[in-house]
Amino acid sequence: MNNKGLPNGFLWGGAVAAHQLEGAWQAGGKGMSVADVMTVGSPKSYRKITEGIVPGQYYPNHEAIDFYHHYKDDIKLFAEMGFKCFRTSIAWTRIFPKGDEQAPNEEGLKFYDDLFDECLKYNIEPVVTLSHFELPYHLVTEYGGFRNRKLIDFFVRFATVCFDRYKNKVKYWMTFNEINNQANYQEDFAPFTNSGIYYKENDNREEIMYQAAHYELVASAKAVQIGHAINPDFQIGCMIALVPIYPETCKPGDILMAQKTMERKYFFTDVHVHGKYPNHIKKYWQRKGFQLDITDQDLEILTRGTVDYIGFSYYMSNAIRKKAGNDHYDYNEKTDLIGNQFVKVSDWGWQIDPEGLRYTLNWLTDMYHLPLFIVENGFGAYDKVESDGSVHDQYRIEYLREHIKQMKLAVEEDGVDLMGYTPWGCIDLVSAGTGEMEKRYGFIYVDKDNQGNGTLKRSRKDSFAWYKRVIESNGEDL
Ligand code: P53
Repeated sequence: MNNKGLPNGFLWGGAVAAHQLEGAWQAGGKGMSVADVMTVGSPKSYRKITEGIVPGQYYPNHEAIDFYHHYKDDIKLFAEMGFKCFRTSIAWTRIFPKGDEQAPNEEGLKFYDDLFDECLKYNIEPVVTLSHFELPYHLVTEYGGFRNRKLIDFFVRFATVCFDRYKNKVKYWMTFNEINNQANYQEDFAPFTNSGIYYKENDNREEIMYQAAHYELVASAKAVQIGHAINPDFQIGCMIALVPIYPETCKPGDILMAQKTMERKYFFTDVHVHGKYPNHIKKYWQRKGFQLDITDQDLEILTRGTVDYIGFSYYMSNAIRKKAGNDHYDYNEKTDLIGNQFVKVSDWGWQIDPEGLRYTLNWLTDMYHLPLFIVENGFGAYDKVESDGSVHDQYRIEYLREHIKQMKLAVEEDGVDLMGYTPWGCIDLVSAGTGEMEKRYGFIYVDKDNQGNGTLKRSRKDSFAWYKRVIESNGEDL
């Protein structure tokens, strides 16, 4: 084991998701997805979900940054930075426009053939998420999204078609993006984007969320098994939003509260990795009286479709305290998280915590002992374009530098097995949470604002040259 430097072949790159940059929402036979019915929010509020397309509303994902028509030039810029890999997703609705068809849409398949070929031309390895907040909207209206067991088969069909088609072009896969976001079932955003669920008035939100997550975990396990049969060299991972929850103090109640919260947010990973539900979650369901549709056959499938690695996003940490009267240490994401006075926050209220990344890498290693892949990390910020067109995004460089330092320490000092690092939104794109364009993450600036005005012109920010140097030096020149 080297004790200096990142391994050779470390996968430096950048990450995006189809719906946040492609646009062309009806091109090439594409169907409507959940992302197509979401409007713009603000730094303080999630975006609105409408029932179908409402005239007069602005839907930022419809055009996004029109990567669909600009991908050759954009990938050329990624290659200029020296990307070894590029993480994107396959828009489900380009392949199965409604989601329940028997046969895929050839024009959609062809688009990703061309896109992956373009990456491979520059020796950029595609890293592909199958489901990144892109469920066909038809599956929402006709089937109730992942409330419905039938969705397992629709997803598996989609995954199988992709594995088969791209088996010689794509080696690294992930099944469901941030599957655990829906632990925040109190808000409408995550259940809709993760699972295509609109809650109705008297729904038991929490029970429905666990049911949907179960169907997704089964769908994921089936896909992993099929993928490995199609190409034994595939590396198929899960994808978890990793926001570590710290105890507010060393009061034993706070410590236990943080632990219970971590269990509630991350049991999804246990199922992906170990192929079974941990006891704590089964006990919790019993206590709550949840009656979930989980068959013996499902449990069998889970054991046979465990993942090869853990992909995760890391942006921030959070803190929690035990409230008086919460005798079961139950967790409510909407009301229970508290600020951490020891870290700074972004303009969107995200708590910036580079050491938390090292903590997270170690925590995941201690829990799961699998290779890890940081498939998202980054700083959403307002950028200012100078009169000469330059963008001096020193704050972004600072954020990424501090996180990369901690990532290196985790590898060099702690021996964490890390496959790569793909900062989020390597080119400016539509925010998932708020729908804004002006929450920017990119090394590449895209001229477009929150109302959809702009030329879509691309330009290099200061962070572009910086990141190029980082990759060139394999993380030594920060
Ligand atoms: P935006 C919440 C918390 C952590 C990650 O997010 C999250 C979210 C959802 O908002 O999402 C991931 O765009 C997600 C990406 C998303 C990115 O983080 O809200 O995988 O699709 O764009 C950043 O700033």
